[in-house]
Amino acid sequence: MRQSQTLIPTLREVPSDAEIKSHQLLVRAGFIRQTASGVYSYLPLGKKVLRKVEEIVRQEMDKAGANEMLMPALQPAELWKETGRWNTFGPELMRMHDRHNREFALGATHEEVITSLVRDEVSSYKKLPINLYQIQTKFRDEKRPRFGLLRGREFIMKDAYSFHDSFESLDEGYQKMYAAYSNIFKRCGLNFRAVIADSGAMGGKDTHEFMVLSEVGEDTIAYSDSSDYAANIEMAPVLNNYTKQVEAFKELKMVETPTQKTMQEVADYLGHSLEKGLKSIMFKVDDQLVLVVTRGDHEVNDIKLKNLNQASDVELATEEETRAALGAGFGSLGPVDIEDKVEVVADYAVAAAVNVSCGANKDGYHYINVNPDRDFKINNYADLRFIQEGDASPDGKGEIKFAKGIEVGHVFKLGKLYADKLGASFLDDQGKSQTMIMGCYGIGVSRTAASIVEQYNDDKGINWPIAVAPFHVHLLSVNAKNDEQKQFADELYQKLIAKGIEVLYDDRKERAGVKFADSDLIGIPFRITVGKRANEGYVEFKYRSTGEQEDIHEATIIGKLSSLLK
Ligand code: 9G3
Repeated sequence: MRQSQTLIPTLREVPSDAEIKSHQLLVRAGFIRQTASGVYSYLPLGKKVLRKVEEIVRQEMDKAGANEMLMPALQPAELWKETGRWNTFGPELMRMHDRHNREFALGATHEEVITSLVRDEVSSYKKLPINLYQIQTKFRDEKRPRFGLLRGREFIMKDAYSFHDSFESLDEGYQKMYAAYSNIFKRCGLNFRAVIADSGAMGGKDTHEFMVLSEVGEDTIAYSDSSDYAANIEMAPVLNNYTKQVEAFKELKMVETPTQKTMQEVADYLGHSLEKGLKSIMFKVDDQLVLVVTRGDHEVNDIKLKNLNQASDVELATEEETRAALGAGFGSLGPVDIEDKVEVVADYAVAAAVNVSCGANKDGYHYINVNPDRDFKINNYADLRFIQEGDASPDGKGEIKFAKGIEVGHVFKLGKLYADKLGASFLDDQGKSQTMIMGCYGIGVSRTAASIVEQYNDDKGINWPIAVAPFHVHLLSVNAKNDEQKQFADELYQKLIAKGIEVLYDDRKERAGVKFADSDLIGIPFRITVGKRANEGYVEFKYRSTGEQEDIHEATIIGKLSSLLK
Protein backbone atom coordinates (compact mmCIF):
# COMPACT_ATOMS: atom_id res chain seq x y z
CA MET A 1 0.00 0.00 0.00
CA ARG A 2 1.32 3.50 -0.90
CA GLN A 3 0.76 6.08 1.84
CA SER A 4 0.26 8.80 -0.75
CA GLN A 5 -2.89 6.95 -1.84
CA THR A 6 -4.41 5.77 1.45
CA LEU A 7 -5.88 7.29 4.63
CA ILE A 8 -3.65 7.24 7.71
CA PRO A 9 -4.40 10.52 9.50
CA THR A 10 -1.77 10.54 12.27
CA LEU A 11 -1.99 13.06 15.10
CA ARG A 12 0.74 14.62 17.18
CA GLU A 13 -1.44 15.47 20.15
CA VAL A 14 -3.28 13.01 22.45
CA PRO A 15 -7.07 13.14 21.96
CA SER A 16 -8.58 14.61 25.14
CA ASP A 17 -11.29 11.92 25.52
CA ALA A 18 -8.79 9.05 25.28
CA GLU A 19 -7.74 7.99 28.78
CA ILE A 20 -5.77 4.81 28.08
CA LYS A 21 -2.78 4.02 25.85
CA SER A 22 -4.57 1.80 23.35
CA HIS A 23 -7.35 4.33 22.79
CA GLN A 24 -4.84 7.21 22.46
CA LEU A 25 -2.50 5.33 20.13
CA LEU A 26 -5.15 3.78 17.86
CA VAL A 27 -6.55 7.29 17.28
CA ARG A 28 -3.20 9.08 16.99
CA ALA A 29 -1.75 6.45 14.64
CA GLY A 30 -4.80 6.73 12.34
CA PHE A 31 -6.25 3.25 12.94
CA ILE A 32 -9.71 4.28 14.21
CA ARG A 33 -11.95 7.30 14.41
CA GLN A 34 -14.98 7.74 16.65
CA THR A 35 -18.26 8.12 14.78
CA ALA A 36 -20.44 8.35 17.89
CA SER A 37 -19.97 7.53 21.58
CA GLY A 38 -18.77 3.92 21.68
CA VAL A 39 -19.08 3.64 17.87
CA TYR A 40 -15.95 3.56 15.69
CA SER A 41 -14.81 3.52 12.10
CA TYR A 42 -11.85 1.27 11.36
CA LEU A 43 -9.56 3.08 8.92
CA PRO A 44 -7.39 0.99 6.54
CA LEU A 45 -4.69 0.16 9.12
CA GLY A 46 -7.32 -0.66 11.74
CA LYS A 47 -9.17 -2.91 9.31
CA LYS A 48 -5.91 -4.71 8.44
CA VAL A 49 -5.31 -5.54 12.11
CA LEU A 50 -8.91 -6.72 12.57
CA ARG A 51 -8.46 -8.99 9.59
CA LYS A 52 -5.23 -10.45 11.03
CA VAL A 53 -6.89 -11.18 14.40
CA GLU A 54 -9.94 -12.65 12.68
CA GLU A 55 -7.69 -14.85 10.52
CA ILE A 56 -5.99 -16.30 13.61
CA VAL A 57 -9.42 -16.88 15.21
CA ARG A 58 -10.71 -18.60 12.05
CA GLN A 59 -7.70 -20.88 11.72
CA GLU A 60 -7.91 -22.06 15.32
CA MET A 61 -11.70 -22.42 15.31
CA ASP A 62 -11.65 -24.41 12.05
CA LYS A 63 -8.81 -26.55 13.41
CA ALA A 64 -11.00 -27.29 16.45
CA GLY A 65 -13.76 -28.54 14.15
CA ALA A 66 -16.04 -25.50 14.34
CA ASN A 67 -17.94 -24.34 11.24
CA GLU A 68 -18.10 -20.71 10.24
CA MET A 69 -21.46 -19.27 9.30
CA LEU A 70 -23.06 -15.82 9.55
CA MET A 71 -26.23 -14.87 11.41
CA PRO A 72 -28.23 -11.66 11.05
CA ALA A 73 -27.79 -8.68 13.36
CA LEU A 74 -31.56 -8.05 12.98
CA GLN A 75 -33.26 -10.48 15.39
CA PRO A 76 -37.06 -10.83 15.61
CA ALA A 77 -38.31 -9.93 19.10
CA GLU A 78 -40.39 -13.14 19.15
CA LEU A 79 -37.23 -15.22 19.71
CA TRP A 80 -36.20 -13.07 22.69
CA LYS A 81 -39.73 -13.29 24.04
CA GLU A 82 -39.59 -17.10 23.81
CA THR A 83 -36.48 -17.15 26.05
CA GLY A 84 -37.84 -14.36 28.24
CA ARG A 85 -34.84 -12.19 27.61
CA TRP A 86 -36.84 -9.49 25.81
CA ASN A 87 -37.94 -8.31 29.24
CA THR A 88 -34.97 -9.25 31.41
CA PHE A 89 -32.66 -7.04 29.39
CA GLY A 90 -33.17 -3.31 29.71
CA PRO A 91 -31.94 -0.44 27.55
CA GLU A 92 -28.67 -2.27 26.94
CA LEU A 93 -30.47 -4.37 24.33
CA MET A 94 -30.88 -2.10 21.32
CA ARG A 95 -34.32 -2.47 19.74
CA MET A 96 -36.06 -1.12 16.69
CA HIS A 97 -39.22 -1.44 14.59
CA ASP A 98 -39.26 -2.29 10.89
CA ARG A 99 -41.53 -0.53 8.36
CA HIS A 100 -44.42 -2.86 9.31
CA ASN A 101 -43.93 -1.86 12.93
CA ARG A 102 -42.61 -5.32 13.85
CA GLU A 103 -40.16 -5.34 16.79
CA PHE A 104 -36.50 -6.35 16.38
CA ALA A 105 -33.43 -6.54 18.58
CA LEU A 106 -30.03 -5.55 17.25
CA GLY A 107 -27.95 -8.64 18.07
CA ALA A 108 -26.13 -8.40 21.38
CA THR A 109 -25.51 -12.14 21.25
CA HIS A 110 -27.01 -14.99 19.28
CA GLU A 111 -28.20 -17.82 21.56
CA GLU A 112 -31.82 -17.27 20.44
CA VAL A 113 -31.04 -17.17 16.72
CA ILE A 114 -28.70 -20.16 16.64
CA THR A 115 -30.75 -22.38 18.95
CA SER A 116 -33.95 -21.80 16.98
CA LEU A 117 -32.07 -22.52 13.75
CA VAL A 118 -30.55 -25.77 15.08
CA ARG A 119 -33.94 -26.71 16.57
CA ASP A 120 -35.46 -26.49 13.09
CA GLU A 121 -32.61 -28.18 11.22
CA VAL A 122 -31.19 -30.87 13.54
CA SER A 123 -33.28 -33.64 15.09
CA SER A 124 -31.09 -36.72 15.34
CA TYR A 125 -28.24 -37.67 17.69
CA LYS A 126 -26.35 -38.66 14.54
CA LYS A 127 -25.96 -34.98 13.68
CA LEU A 128 -24.47 -34.12 17.09
CA PRO A 129 -22.12 -32.69 18.25
CA ILE A 130 -21.98 -29.63 16.05
CA ASN A 131 -20.15 -26.33 16.62
CA LEU A 132 -21.20 -23.28 14.61
CA TYR A 133 -19.50 -19.90 14.81
CA GLN A 134 -19.58 -16.45 13.28
CA ILE A 135 -17.51 -13.29 13.35
CA GLN A 136 -20.00 -10.46 13.41
CA THR A 137 -20.89 -7.03 14.69
CA LYS A 138 -22.62 -6.94 18.05
CA PHE A 139 -24.69 -4.13 19.56
CA ARG A 140 -24.90 -3.44 23.30
CA ASP A 141 -26.01 0.00 24.46
CA GLU A 142 -23.46 0.39 27.26
CA LYS A 143 -24.38 3.06 29.79
CA ARG A 144 -20.80 4.40 29.85
CA PRO A 145 -18.86 3.45 26.73
CA ARG A 146 -15.18 4.20 27.32
CA PHE A 147 -11.59 3.18 26.64
CA GLY A 148 -12.09 3.20 22.89
CA LEU A 149 -12.53 -0.32 21.46
CA LEU A 150 -12.36 -1.90 24.92
CA ARG A 151 -15.93 -0.98 25.79
CA GLY A 152 -17.88 0.05 22.70
CA ARG A 153 -21.58 -0.06 21.82
CA GLU A 154 -20.93 -1.69 18.46
CA PHE A 155 -18.09 -4.18 18.40
CA ILE A 156 -16.85 -7.29 16.62
CA MET A 157 -17.28 -10.64 18.33
CA LYS A 158 -16.53 -14.20 17.34
CA ASP A 159 -19.35 -16.17 18.91
CA ALA A 160 -19.59 -19.94 18.71
CA TYR A 161 -22.31 -22.32 19.86
CA SER A 162 -21.97 -26.07 20.28
CA PHE A 163 -24.78 -28.61 20.54
CA HIS A 164 -24.38 -32.02 22.19
CA ASP A 165 -26.31 -35.17 23.04
CA SER A 166 -24.53 -35.64 26.38
CA PHE A 167 -22.62 -33.75 29.04
CA GLU A 168 -19.52 -35.83 28.26
CA SER A 169 -19.69 -34.58 24.69
CA LEU A 170 -20.11 -31.01 25.96
CA ASP A 171 -17.02 -31.42 28.14
CA GLU A 172 -15.02 -32.55 25.10
CA GLY A 173 -16.29 -29.65 23.01
CA TYR A 174 -15.54 -27.22 25.82
CA GLN A 175 -11.97 -28.49 26.17
CA LYS A 176 -11.42 -28.09 22.41
CA MET A 177 -12.62 -24.46 22.59
CA TYR A 178 -10.51 -23.83 25.72
CA ALA A 179 -7.42 -25.10 23.85
CA ALA A 180 -8.30 -23.14 20.70
CA TYR A 181 -8.64 -19.94 22.78
CA SER A 182 -5.25 -20.51 24.39
CA ASN A 183 -3.71 -20.91 20.92
CA ILE A 184 -5.47 -17.79 19.61
CA PHE A 185 -4.31 -15.49 22.40
CA LYS A 186 -0.80 -16.99 22.37
CA ARG A 187 -0.54 -16.38 18.60
CA CYS A 188 -1.72 -12.80 19.17
CA GLY A 189 1.28 -12.40 21.46
CA LEU A 190 -0.89 -11.69 24.50
CA ASN A 191 0.02 -12.31 28.13
CA PHE A 192 -3.26 -13.82 29.34
CA ARG A 193 -4.74 -16.14 31.97
CA ALA A 194 -7.76 -18.42 31.71
CA VAL A 195 -9.64 -17.80 34.95
CA ILE A 196 -12.53 -19.61 36.62
CA ALA A 197 -15.48 -17.29 36.19
CA ASP A 198 -19.12 -16.78 37.10
CA SER A 199 -21.69 -17.72 34.48
CA GLY A 200 -23.89 -14.80 35.55
CA ALA A 201 -27.33 -14.79 33.94
CA MET A 202 -26.28 -17.48 31.47
CA GLY A 203 -26.73 -20.26 34.00
CA GLY A 204 -24.94 -23.50 33.36
CA LYS A 205 -21.98 -24.59 35.42
CA ASP A 206 -18.32 -24.36 34.30
CA THR A 207 -17.21 -21.17 32.66
CA HIS A 208 -13.82 -19.58 32.11
CA GLU A 209 -12.86 -16.03 31.15
CA PHE A 210 -9.70 -15.35 29.17
CA MET A 211 -8.11 -12.28 30.72
CA VAL A 212 -5.35 -10.15 29.23
CA LEU A 213 -3.24 -8.87 32.13
CA SER A 214 -3.37 -5.08 32.06
CA GLU A 215 -3.63 -2.26 34.59
CA VAL A 216 -6.58 -0.82 32.66
CA GLY A 217 -8.53 -4.07 32.96
CA GLU A 218 -11.91 -3.73 34.68
CA ASP A 219 -11.80 -7.23 36.18
CA THR A 220 -9.69 -8.37 39.11
CA ILE A 221 -8.02 -11.76 38.85
CA ALA A 222 -7.06 -13.74 41.94
CA TYR A 223 -4.12 -15.98 41.05
CA SER A 224 -1.77 -18.21 43.03
CA ASP A 225 1.89 -17.27 43.29
CA SER A 226 2.81 -20.97 43.27
CA SER A 227 0.45 -22.71 40.82
CA ASP A 228 -1.60 -21.97 37.70
CA TYR A 229 -4.73 -21.41 39.79
CA ALA A 230 -6.54 -18.27 38.64
CA ALA A 231 -10.12 -17.10 39.13
CA ASN A 232 -12.20 -13.99 38.62
CA ILE A 233 -12.24 -12.42 42.07
CA GLU A 234 -16.05 -12.81 42.08
CA MET A 235 -15.62 -16.58 42.00
CA ALA A 236 -12.45 -17.38 43.95
CA PRO A 237 -13.48 -19.59 46.88
CA VAL A 238 -11.90 -18.92 50.28
CA LEU A 239 -10.64 -21.91 52.26
CA ASN A 240 -12.42 -22.38 55.60
CA ASN A 241 -9.27 -22.95 57.57
CA TYR A 242 -9.73 -20.32 60.29
CA THR A 243 -8.34 -21.09 63.73
CA LYS A 244 -10.38 -19.91 66.74
CA GLN A 245 -8.12 -17.92 69.06
CA VAL A 246 -7.82 -19.54 72.50
CA GLU A 247 -9.17 -16.75 74.72
CA ALA A 248 -11.58 -16.81 77.69
CA PHE A 249 -15.02 -15.50 76.77
CA LYS A 250 -15.54 -12.11 78.40
CA GLU A 251 -18.85 -10.79 79.67
CA LEU A 252 -21.11 -9.37 76.93
CA LYS A 253 -21.56 -5.63 77.36
CA MET A 254 -23.46 -2.90 75.48
CA VAL A 255 -21.49 0.33 75.12
CA GLU A 256 -22.38 3.73 73.72
CA THR A 257 -20.78 4.61 70.41
CA PRO A 258 -22.38 8.03 69.95
CA THR A 259 -21.03 9.11 66.60
CA GLN A 260 -19.04 6.12 65.38
CA LYS A 261 -20.61 4.63 62.21
CA THR A 262 -18.01 2.95 59.98
CA MET A 263 -16.20 -0.26 60.98
CA GLN A 264 -12.95 1.70 61.29
CA GLU A 265 -14.47 4.43 63.47
CA VAL A 266 -16.02 1.83 65.79
CA ALA A 267 -12.80 -0.23 65.92
CA ASP A 268 -10.70 2.86 66.69
CA TYR A 269 -13.20 4.07 69.34
CA LEU A 270 -13.40 0.66 71.03
CA GLY A 271 -9.64 0.22 70.69
CA HIS A 272 -9.46 -2.98 68.61
CA SER A 273 -8.35 -3.95 65.09
CA LEU A 274 -10.87 -4.19 62.23
CA GLU A 275 -10.85 -7.97 62.39
CA LYS A 276 -12.09 -7.93 66.02
CA GLY A 277 -15.32 -6.37 64.83
CA LEU A 278 -18.25 -7.96 62.98
CA LYS A 279 -19.69 -6.22 59.93
CA SER A 280 -23.43 -6.72 59.31
CA ILE A 281 -24.96 -5.66 56.01
CA MET A 282 -28.63 -6.07 55.08
CA PHE A 283 -29.32 -7.41 51.59
CA LYS A 284 -32.49 -8.15 49.66
CA VAL A 285 -32.09 -11.58 48.09
CA ASP A 286 -35.00 -12.09 45.68
CA ASP A 287 -36.87 -9.52 47.80
CA GLN A 288 -36.18 -11.45 51.03
CA LEU A 289 -34.24 -9.49 53.72
CA VAL A 290 -31.00 -11.26 54.65
CA LEU A 291 -28.47 -9.96 57.18
CA VAL A 292 -24.98 -10.91 56.04
CA VAL A 293 -22.31 -10.97 58.75
CA THR A 294 -18.59 -10.95 58.00
CA ARG A 295 -15.39 -10.19 59.89
CA GLY A 296 -14.72 -6.44 59.97
CA ASP A 297 -11.76 -6.62 57.58
CA HIS A 298 -13.60 -8.73 54.96
CA GLU A 299 -15.96 -7.69 52.13
CA VAL A 300 -19.25 -9.41 51.26
CA ASN A 301 -19.08 -11.06 47.84
CA ASP A 302 -22.57 -10.49 46.40
CA ILE A 303 -21.99 -13.05 43.62
CA LYS A 304 -21.34 -15.75 46.22
CA LEU A 305 -24.44 -14.61 48.15
CA LYS A 306 -26.47 -14.88 44.94
CA ASN A 307 -25.04 -18.33 44.09
CA LEU A 308 -25.63 -19.47 47.69
CA ASN A 309 -29.38 -19.25 47.24
CA GLN A 310 -29.45 -19.70 43.45
CA ALA A 311 -31.06 -16.27 43.60
CA SER A 312 -31.81 -14.24 40.52
CA ASP A 313 -31.49 -10.84 42.17
CA VAL A 314 -29.33 -9.60 45.04
CA GLU A 315 -29.19 -5.95 46.08
CA LEU A 316 -28.53 -3.88 49.19
CA ALA A 317 -31.59 -3.21 51.36
CA THR A 318 -32.53 0.42 51.95
CA GLU A 319 -32.01 2.01 55.37
CA GLU A 320 -35.80 2.26 55.79
CA GLU A 321 -36.30 -1.46 55.16
CA THR A 322 -33.40 -2.20 57.50
CA ARG A 323 -34.74 0.04 60.27
CA ALA A 324 -38.21 -1.44 59.88
CA ALA A 325 -36.78 -4.92 60.37
CA LEU A 326 -34.15 -4.37 63.09
CA GLY A 327 -34.99 -1.02 64.62
CA ALA A 328 -31.66 0.55 63.79
CA GLY A 329 -29.85 2.11 60.82
CA PHE A 330 -26.62 1.23 59.00
CA GLY A 331 -23.59 1.28 61.25
CA SER A 332 -25.47 -0.15 64.25
CA LEU A 333 -26.49 -3.57 62.95
CA GLY A 334 -25.49 -6.90 64.41
CA PRO A 335 -26.62 -10.56 64.79
CA VAL A 336 -27.31 -10.44 68.60
CA ASP A 337 -30.92 -10.73 69.83
CA ILE A 338 -32.61 -10.51 66.47
CA GLU A 339 -34.45 -13.81 66.90
CA ASP A 340 -35.82 -14.59 63.44
CA LYS A 341 -36.76 -11.07 62.39
CA VAL A 342 -34.58 -11.62 59.33
CA GLU A 343 -32.58 -14.51 57.91
CA VAL A 344 -28.95 -14.27 59.04
CA VAL A 345 -26.04 -15.77 57.13
CA ALA A 346 -22.38 -15.39 58.01
CA ASP A 347 -19.04 -15.97 56.41
CA TYR A 348 -17.05 -18.91 57.85
CA ALA A 349 -14.56 -16.50 59.44
CA VAL A 350 -17.28 -15.30 61.86
CA ALA A 351 -17.49 -18.76 63.46
CA ALA A 352 -13.87 -18.35 64.60
CA ALA A 353 -14.48 -14.94 66.19
CA VAL A 354 -13.82 -14.53 69.94
CA ASN A 355 -14.74 -11.50 72.08
CA VAL A 356 -15.55 -9.26 69.13
CA SER A 357 -17.70 -6.13 68.80
CA CYS A 358 -20.85 -5.71 66.69
CA GLY A 359 -23.75 -3.29 66.30
CA ALA A 360 -26.43 -3.57 69.02
CA ASN A 361 -29.36 -2.95 66.61
CA LYS A 362 -29.80 0.29 68.54
CA ASP A 363 -28.63 3.55 67.00
CA GLY A 364 -25.44 4.72 68.71
CA TYR A 365 -24.76 1.45 70.58
CA HIS A 366 -22.50 -1.58 70.08
CA TYR A 367 -21.91 -4.83 71.93
CA ILE A 368 -18.38 -5.83 72.98
CA ASN A 369 -17.09 -9.28 74.01
CA VAL A 370 -19.52 -10.94 71.60
CA ASN A 371 -19.05 -14.68 71.00
CA PRO A 372 -20.82 -16.77 68.36
CA ASP A 373 -23.07 -19.55 69.71
CA ARG A 374 -23.17 -17.96 73.16
CA ASP A 375 -24.51 -14.58 72.03
CA PHE A 376 -26.00 -15.22 68.62
CA LYS A 377 -27.11 -18.12 66.46
CA ILE A 378 -26.23 -18.33 62.79
CA ASN A 379 -28.32 -20.75 60.82
CA ASN A 380 -26.11 -20.67 57.78
CA TYR A 381 -22.34 -20.29 57.64
CA ALA A 382 -20.89 -20.14 54.12
CA ASP A 383 -18.02 -18.79 52.02
CA LEU A 384 -19.43 -15.31 51.48
CA ARG A 385 -16.45 -13.02 51.27
CA PHE A 386 -14.18 -11.74 48.51
CA ILE A 387 -10.80 -13.44 48.57
CA GLN A 388 -7.96 -11.10 49.54
CA GLU A 389 -4.28 -10.86 48.59
CA GLY A 390 -2.31 -13.07 50.98
CA ASP A 391 -5.15 -15.55 51.46
CA ALA A 392 -4.23 -19.18 50.85
CA SER A 393 -4.78 -20.22 47.25
CA PRO A 394 -7.94 -22.35 46.99
CA ASP A 395 -5.89 -25.18 45.45
CA GLY A 396 -3.78 -25.24 48.59
CA LYS A 397 -0.66 -24.16 46.72
CA GLY A 398 0.85 -20.80 47.65
CA GLU A 399 -0.81 -17.48 48.28
CA ILE A 400 -3.25 -15.34 46.33
CA LYS A 401 -2.12 -12.24 44.46
CA PHE A 402 -4.32 -9.84 42.47
CA ALA A 403 -3.94 -8.58 38.90
CA LYS A 404 -6.16 -6.48 36.68
CA GLY A 405 -7.47 -8.14 33.54
CA ILE A 406 -9.27 -7.26 30.30
CA GLU A 407 -11.81 -9.98 29.43
CA VAL A 408 -11.15 -10.90 25.79
CA GLY A 409 -12.82 -14.31 25.80
CA HIS A 410 -15.47 -16.19 27.71
CA VAL A 411 -16.41 -19.87 27.34
CA PHE A 412 -19.56 -21.33 28.90
CA LYS A 413 -21.04 -24.75 29.48
CA LEU A 414 -24.63 -23.60 28.99
CA GLY A 415 -26.32 -26.96 29.59
CA LYS A 416 -29.97 -27.31 28.61
CA LEU A 417 -31.16 -23.80 29.48
CA TYR A 418 -31.62 -22.37 25.98
CA ALA A 419 -32.50 -25.63 24.24
CA ASP A 420 -35.21 -26.12 26.86
CA LYS A 421 -36.69 -22.67 26.40
CA LEU A 422 -36.64 -22.92 22.60
CA GLY A 423 -37.56 -26.60 22.29
CA ALA A 424 -34.33 -27.75 20.66
CA SER A 425 -34.54 -31.53 21.05
CA PHE A 426 -33.21 -34.58 19.21
CA LEU A 427 -34.07 -38.28 19.00
CA ASP A 428 -31.43 -40.36 20.80
CA ASP A 429 -30.25 -43.81 19.66
CA GLN A 430 -33.31 -45.33 21.35
CA GLY A 431 -35.59 -43.01 19.38
CA LYS A 432 -36.40 -41.09 22.58
CA SER A 433 -36.68 -37.27 22.43
CA GLN A 434 -33.96 -35.52 24.47
CA THR A 435 -33.13 -31.84 25.04
CA MET A 436 -29.91 -30.69 23.40
CA ILE A 437 -27.00 -29.68 25.62
CA MET A 438 -25.14 -26.49 24.64
CA GLY A 439 -21.90 -24.61 25.04
CA CYS A 440 -21.20 -21.06 23.90
CA TYR A 441 -17.88 -19.35 23.35
CA GLY A 442 -17.13 -15.67 22.72
CA ILE A 443 -14.07 -13.64 21.76
CA GLY A 444 -14.07 -9.87 21.59
CA VAL A 445 -12.16 -9.45 18.32
CA SER A 446 -11.99 -5.64 18.34
CA ARG A 447 -11.29 -5.70 22.08
CA THR A 448 -8.46 -8.21 21.47
CA ALA A 449 -6.88 -5.86 18.91
CA ALA A 450 -6.97 -3.00 21.44
CA SER A 451 -5.61 -5.27 24.20
CA ILE A 452 -2.60 -6.06 22.02
CA VAL A 453 -1.87 -2.31 21.83
CA GLU A 454 -2.17 -2.12 25.63
CA GLN A 455 0.59 -4.72 25.91
CA TYR A 456 2.70 -3.63 22.95
CA ASN A 457 3.48 0.07 23.06
CA ASP A 458 6.28 2.43 24.12
CA ASP A 459 6.84 6.19 24.32
CA LYS A 460 7.05 6.41 20.52
CA GLY A 461 3.84 4.53 19.71
CA ILE A 462 2.55 1.05 18.94
CA ASN A 463 4.92 -1.90 18.58
CA TRP A 464 2.84 -4.58 16.78
CA PRO A 465 3.74 -8.26 17.09
CA ILE A 466 4.41 -9.65 13.60
CA ALA A 467 1.37 -11.95 13.63
CA VAL A 468 -1.16 -9.10 13.86
CA ALA A 469 0.77 -6.11 12.43
CA PRO A 470 -1.11 -4.25 9.67
CA PHE A 471 1.97 -4.70 7.46
CA HIS A 472 5.29 -6.53 7.80
CA VAL A 473 7.54 -3.78 6.46
CA HIS A 474 7.40 0.00 6.48
CA LEU A 475 9.42 1.25 3.46
CA LEU A 476 10.46 4.92 3.64
CA SER A 477 12.16 7.09 1.02
CA VAL A 478 13.40 10.10 2.97
CA ASN A 479 14.46 12.46 0.21
CA ALA A 480 11.50 12.79 -2.16
CA LYS A 481 13.46 15.31 -4.29
CA ASN A 482 16.24 12.81 -5.08
CA ASP A 483 15.10 10.93 -8.20
CA GLU A 484 17.72 8.21 -7.85
CA GLN A 485 16.60 7.38 -4.28
CA LYS A 486 12.94 7.53 -5.28
CA GLN A 487 13.60 5.22 -8.24
CA PHE A 488 15.47 2.82 -5.96
CA ALA A 489 12.64 2.82 -3.41
CA ASP A 490 9.95 2.28 -6.07
CA GLU A 491 11.82 -0.72 -7.44
CA LEU A 492 12.45 -2.16 -3.99
CA TYR A 493 8.71 -1.75 -3.19
CA GLN A 494 7.78 -3.71 -6.33
CA LYS A 495 10.33 -6.42 -5.52
CA LEU A 496 9.06 -6.89 -1.96
CA ILE A 497 5.37 -7.09 -2.82
CA ALA A 498 6.20 -9.42 -5.72
CA LYS A 499 7.55 -11.78 -3.02
CA GLY A 500 4.29 -11.52 -1.07
CA ILE A 501 5.78 -9.33 1.63
CA GLU A 502 3.22 -6.90 3.05
CA VAL A 503 4.70 -3.43 2.60
CA LEU A 504 3.43 0.01 3.62
CA TYR A 505 5.38 2.38 1.38
CA ASP A 506 5.71 5.95 2.67
CA ASP A 507 6.13 7.68 -0.68
CA ARG A 508 4.66 10.97 0.55
CA LYS A 509 6.32 14.30 -0.10
CA GLU A 510 6.93 14.80 3.63
CA ARG A 511 10.05 15.74 5.60
CA ALA A 512 12.09 12.77 6.88
CA GLY A 513 11.36 13.66 10.51
CA VAL A 514 7.61 13.41 9.93
CA LYS A 515 8.05 10.04 8.24
CA PHE A 516 10.18 8.60 11.04
CA ALA A 517 7.79 9.85 13.74
CA ASP A 518 4.75 8.45 11.91
CA SER A 519 6.54 5.15 11.37
CA ASP A 520 7.34 4.79 15.08
CA LEU A 521 3.74 5.71 15.94
CA ILE A 522 2.13 3.22 13.52
CA GLY A 523 4.44 0.49 14.81
CA ILE A 524 5.12 -1.82 11.87
CA PRO A 525 7.74 -4.42 12.98
CA PHE A 526 10.45 -3.71 10.38
CA ARG A 527 11.44 -0.43 8.71
CA ILE A 528 13.54 -0.07 5.58
CA THR A 529 14.82 3.46 4.93
CA VAL A 530 16.14 4.38 1.49
CA GLY A 531 18.62 7.25 1.90
CA LYS A 532 21.88 8.54 0.50
CA ARG A 533 23.62 5.13 0.47
CA ALA A 534 21.04 3.92 -2.11
CA ASN A 535 23.63 4.56 -4.79
CA GLU A 536 25.79 1.83 -3.21
CA GLY A 537 22.72 -0.45 -2.94
CA TYR A 538 22.57 -0.04 0.86
CA VAL A 539 19.47 0.70 2.94
CA GLU A 540 18.93 1.12 6.65
CA PHE A 541 17.06 -1.78 8.32
CA LYS A 542 15.42 -1.03 11.70
CA TYR A 543 13.64 -3.31 14.22
CA ARG A 544 10.67 -1.45 15.75
CA SER A 545 10.64 -3.67 18.85
CA THR A 546 14.28 -3.11 19.90
CA GLY A 547 15.13 0.08 18.03
CA GLU A 548 18.34 -1.52 16.77
CA GLN A 549 19.26 -0.72 13.16
CA GLU A 550 21.89 -1.71 10.61
CA ASP A 551 22.83 -0.88 7.04
CA ILE A 552 22.23 -3.87 4.77
CA HIS A 553 22.58 -4.45 1.05
CA GLU A 554 19.27 -4.56 -0.78
CA ALA A 555 20.21 -7.94 -2.29
CA THR A 556 20.03 -9.49 1.22
CA ILE A 557 16.65 -7.99 2.17
CA ILE A 558 14.30 -10.67 0.81
CA GLY A 559 16.29 -13.44 2.48
CA LYS A 560 16.47 -11.53 5.78
CA LEU A 561 12.75 -10.78 5.81
CA SER A 562 11.78 -14.31 4.83
CA SER A 563 13.61 -15.69 7.85
CA LEU A 564 12.29 -12.94 10.17
CA LEU A 565 8.69 -13.46 9.01
CA LYS A 566 8.71 -17.25 9.34
C1 9G3 B 1 -27.94 -8.92 25.87
C2 9G3 B 1 -27.18 -7.78 26.18
C3 9G3 B 1 -25.95 -7.90 26.74
C4 9G3 B 1 -25.44 -9.18 27.03
C5 9G3 B 1 -26.20 -10.31 26.74
C6 9G3 B 1 -27.45 -10.18 26.16
C7 9G3 B 1 -23.69 -10.53 27.85
C8 9G3 B 1 -25.64 -11.61 27.03
C9 9G3 B 1 -23.80 -12.95 27.89
C10 9G3 B 1 -23.34 -13.58 26.61
C11 9G3 B 1 -23.05 -15.03 26.71
C12 9G3 B 1 -22.29 -15.57 25.53
C13 9G3 B 1 -22.31 -16.02 23.16
C14 9G3 B 1 -20.86 -15.65 23.04
C15 9G3 B 1 -20.16 -15.75 24.36
C16 9G3 B 1 -20.90 -15.01 25.47
N1 9G3 B 1 -24.19 -9.32 27.62
N2 9G3 B 1 -24.40 -11.65 27.59
O1 9G3 B 1 -26.25 -12.67 26.78
F1 9G3 B 1 -29.15 -8.76 25.30
CL1 9G3 B 1 -27.83 -6.24 25.79
O2 9G3 B 1 -23.26 -12.95 25.61
N3 9G3 B 1 -22.95 -15.32 24.28
